[in-house]
Amino acid sequence: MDIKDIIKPENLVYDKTKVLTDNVMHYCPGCSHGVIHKILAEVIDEMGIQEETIGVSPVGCSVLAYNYLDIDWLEAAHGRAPALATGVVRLNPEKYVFTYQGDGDLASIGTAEIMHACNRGENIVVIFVNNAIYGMTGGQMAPTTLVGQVTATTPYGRELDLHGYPLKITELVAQLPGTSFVTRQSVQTPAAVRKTKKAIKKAFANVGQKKGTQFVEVVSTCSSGWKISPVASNKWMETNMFPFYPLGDIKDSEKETADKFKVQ
Ligand SMILES: Cc1ncc(C[n+]2csc(CCOP(=O)(O)OP(=O)(O)O)c2C)c(N)n1
Repeated sequence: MDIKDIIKPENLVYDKTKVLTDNVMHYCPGCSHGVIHKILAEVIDEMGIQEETIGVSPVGCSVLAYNYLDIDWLEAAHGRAPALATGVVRLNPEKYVFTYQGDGDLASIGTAEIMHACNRGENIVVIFVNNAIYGMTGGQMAPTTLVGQVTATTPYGRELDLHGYPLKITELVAQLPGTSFVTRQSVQTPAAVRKTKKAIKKAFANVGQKKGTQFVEVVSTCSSGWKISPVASNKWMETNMFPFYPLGDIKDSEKETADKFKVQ
């Protein structure tokens, strides 16, 4: 039964987009993935591109993303989503192709793939969910883990001398000529959700205009991995992650044209 059969249209405050399936999500309480899925589904719905959108889902907690968004999906091996998306978009240049990747997936095992896809300027949207940890496998340190952050593999906190610096991969891809829109957002408040939705919509619209790689980082929480309650996780993220991963647009331009790089 449709919600509109139960509630009169004039009393309907919110109607779940049909792009989200009715499957119950497996995510932990407080996890950012579900919110980001909802935003994606709403953007796809509002842009009317459900039939034209192909997602490439990752290895990580969102490995089952295909159960929740009613669009075409492919499943990539760990970190390889940008390579798979490259093949998909080159064979289907009129489709809206996006990857959905965690920080372990994108910034660790898949570093080569994301760098080269962005450098080639593949016409795809990349949704990068940075929760500063390997969520699915039990909260191990990721390249994005902050200095001093306690994880399953850094019980005394990440140490600079031993583990190196946290990786700001979003700033790195913004340097590459193939990216046009690179932004960092979050979803911990309704206002942040609205901003992220605007950014994701812009990224999809840019792909529709063949503007090259669109990169949207969403700074996220992982209550289970961080071992803090959902509410405290939001606070922890604001206090610790936002100063190191500041929110906002990092790049908003056209991708570079060939002339600049040609030999004389
Ligand atoms: C080739 C390969 N190496 C390692 C793994 C184990 N593995 C599964 S999920 C995961 C971590 C994913 O973390 P992240 O990308 O940050 O996503 P999250 O779970 O935090 O959303 C790892 C290492 C795997 N499945 N395949």
